[in-house]
Amino acid sequence: QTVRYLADYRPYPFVLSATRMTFDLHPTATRVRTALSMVPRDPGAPQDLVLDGGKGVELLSLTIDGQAPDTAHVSRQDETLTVAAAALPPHPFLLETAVQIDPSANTAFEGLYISNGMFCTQCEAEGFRHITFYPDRPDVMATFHVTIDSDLPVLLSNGNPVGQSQGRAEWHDPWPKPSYLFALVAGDLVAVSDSFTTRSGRRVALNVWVRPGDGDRAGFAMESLIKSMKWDEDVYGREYDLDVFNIVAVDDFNMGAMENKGLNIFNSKLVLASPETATDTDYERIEAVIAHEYFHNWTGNRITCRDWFQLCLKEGLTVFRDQQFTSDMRSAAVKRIEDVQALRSRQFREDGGPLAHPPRPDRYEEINNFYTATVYEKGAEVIGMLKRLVGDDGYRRALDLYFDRHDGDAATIEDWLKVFEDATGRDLTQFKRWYTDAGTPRLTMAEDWQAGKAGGTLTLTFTQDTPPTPGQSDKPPRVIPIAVGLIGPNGDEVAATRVLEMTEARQSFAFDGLGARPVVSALRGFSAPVMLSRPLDDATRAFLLAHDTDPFARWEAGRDLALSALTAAAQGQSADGDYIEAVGRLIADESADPAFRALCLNLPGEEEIATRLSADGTIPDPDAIHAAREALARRIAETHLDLLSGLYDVMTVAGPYRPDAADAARRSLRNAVLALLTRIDGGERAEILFGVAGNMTERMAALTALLRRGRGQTELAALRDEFADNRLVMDKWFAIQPMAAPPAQAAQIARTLSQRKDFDWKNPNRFRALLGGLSANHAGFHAADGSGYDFTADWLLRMDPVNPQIAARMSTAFETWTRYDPARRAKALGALERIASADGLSRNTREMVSRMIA
Ligand code: B3K
Ligand code: ZN
Repeated sequence: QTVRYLADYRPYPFVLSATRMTFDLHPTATRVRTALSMVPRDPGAPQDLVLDGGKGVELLSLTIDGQAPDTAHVSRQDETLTVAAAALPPHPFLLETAVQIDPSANTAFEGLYISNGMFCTQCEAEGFRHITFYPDRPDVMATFHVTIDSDLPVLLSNGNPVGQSQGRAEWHDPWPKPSYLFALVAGDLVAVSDSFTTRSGRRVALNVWVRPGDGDRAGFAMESLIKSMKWDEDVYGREYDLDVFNIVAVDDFNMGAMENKGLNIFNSKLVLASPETATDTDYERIEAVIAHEYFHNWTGNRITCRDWFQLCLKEGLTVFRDQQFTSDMRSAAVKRIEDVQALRSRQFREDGGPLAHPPRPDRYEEINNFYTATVYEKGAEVIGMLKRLVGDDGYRRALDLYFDRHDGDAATIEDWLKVFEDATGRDLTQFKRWYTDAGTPRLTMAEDWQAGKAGGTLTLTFTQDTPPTPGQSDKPPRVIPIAVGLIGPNGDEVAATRVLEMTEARQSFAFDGLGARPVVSALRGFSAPVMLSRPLDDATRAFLLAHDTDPFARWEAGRDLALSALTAAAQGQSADGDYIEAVGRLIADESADPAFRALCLNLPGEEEIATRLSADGTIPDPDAIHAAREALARRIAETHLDLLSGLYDVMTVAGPYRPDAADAARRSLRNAVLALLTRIDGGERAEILFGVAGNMTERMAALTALLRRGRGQTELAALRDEFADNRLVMDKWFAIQPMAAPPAQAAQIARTLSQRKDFDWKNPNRFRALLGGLSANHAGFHAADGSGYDFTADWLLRMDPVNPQIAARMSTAFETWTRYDPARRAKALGALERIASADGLSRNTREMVSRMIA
């Protein structure tokens, strides 16, 4: 059976109390001995013992309480090993296995593998079964005692070190954990070290391990870790629980990072940073991901998931926590806007197409395909709504109860909602639909104004409706918290934010005693992940952009203005006067945060415009969208040339580079201005900036601006000469070229780059750089001749047998294919069918492609 269902959950018939492992590391023949202390759950009803184990795991021996069972009682299936009930005693027993594996042959980077001469592991979700035979499921939790035999200088595993001698290290993890949190690292590494004293006075040794030579780029990661540890104590009352906390940076890694207990393993791009090699965005991301993985120690590790259907229990909550952390460390307003932008561009896109699924799916074929924007980012939005509904105090009480009640558990979404019900007395039956139903609700708002002697009454009527998604045609109404404020005609706020709780398909709310008809500021702070449409003229949008006191709603008003100009232009009409004027006022507004001004100045991306058009029932034309956006940018630059030039000079950041929010904000505004000015200055400013900039943020901004104008070849060559040996910078070099290329050339540029010797495609970062770079170029990926689709399909087919997880992940470039015109659809479908018909396609890619074609 290939599909797994939530409804089929059964507890494992044995309790595993302790796991002991010994690793004899060898690049091609690593031996692993595993001893499992098993207790039958029901000794009266003997059950077969089924262990997971991948094809690459060779069984050398198996004993039960020291005795080899009759061979007839041990059988090997494709991905499991079964010991028949008849061979098992009705009391606790010790099951011991010895296996051999080949880390050097592991190109999928799941299980134990080698990256740059260093042994490392990735076990979530189901990688541990490529290391040994084991009940590889999150509800089976055990303490781990791990011995590593190797001549490599640094040998690490989870928990606390309990013995180090020449060629051997022993680690003990006292906190019972599922196998997906296991980790092992062995290599020639150096550490940046520090320590943290917890609020109860326990001293924790902290290390960030990197390859020799990278030590000078690991300091920011360490600072971020210390801030995270303090923040989780201050805000959630959560203390760290081991004597050491290790972070290791590796170059070959399928995703961003992994929260293994006491031994987080990171993609090196999320650890290593220096002003010369990393951008402001990289720094912000490093800080956030270090925090995210650290926060998992409580939300994920101490309380884990019962099964993988519950993935958003740990991921949604941990994303929500890292978002709160970043808001506290930087600007809350800017962070919220950035998060909404990311949600719309990734999650709304997913939710509106063939890959839509609920935050808690109820079926899957390959769980690695469900580490999605819906599980993570929408999972976080759902928690934000809960918090809004129960209030800050209610949220804190519910979380305290969650940690209290479920510490040490493998929990479910039902457990999570129950703590909110018990702590606040609320019934969350209807709210639960946010977890079980897919799709983005569409909300409409209509206004009715009645003037009266005792003051006027404004009635807001909302309707909600969620389009069907695969497997779910009927969508009953959800609870939607709609935060609303009212602004008077003179620009003053006349009603502070109030959260309306919508529960019906159509519902009205009245505000009375109003002096004059106010302007409604709706969905403040983006209080629910919905698409709101309301009839609003551009003048009112411009009014809100000037006066709204809620920063998100203010930005949103500007966004709507830009989108209305762009979608009109993409359909051959023109209506951008209000937007261009409003932009002028914003540029001149020195009182506004530069980061906020930058966010308003960055035009909506082409992908976002396409999503908006398609949600409104129009087939998006990628070339027309590209042309409309270019034309609008140019008109802004022409209209406000003097203001923009002045601002470009004023926003220069003096002094040595600092990655903090204040300096990053000024750079982001200056770079947004540069992007506009480059459209009329022939690239002069960008060329100068590239030459003088001492930091990667400005160099990348300058280079992007130049490439978009078809220039920048000298700068590209200079960057390559300077950084040929720096993998992370070269990843940027590969990504930026297809991304910023004129659309008609993008696929060809990507193809030429893919033929270079230094296109080390088996490295996930390098592969993602090139294919992701192309798919980030909307009109380039969707080129009418199908060149973007063909290039992508060629490489997905090549990657699939080597690293199925990466191939499947990158196949999402196609997830919106159904919304385009018939000619493009035919070409995209052709590419997808070519993938689908390949021999031996992985379960990962097969599931993705068949969902997209269905
Ligand atoms: N939990 C890991 C992701 C694992 C992905 C497996 N395909 C990182 C994180 O979300 O923190
Ligand atoms: Zn996570």
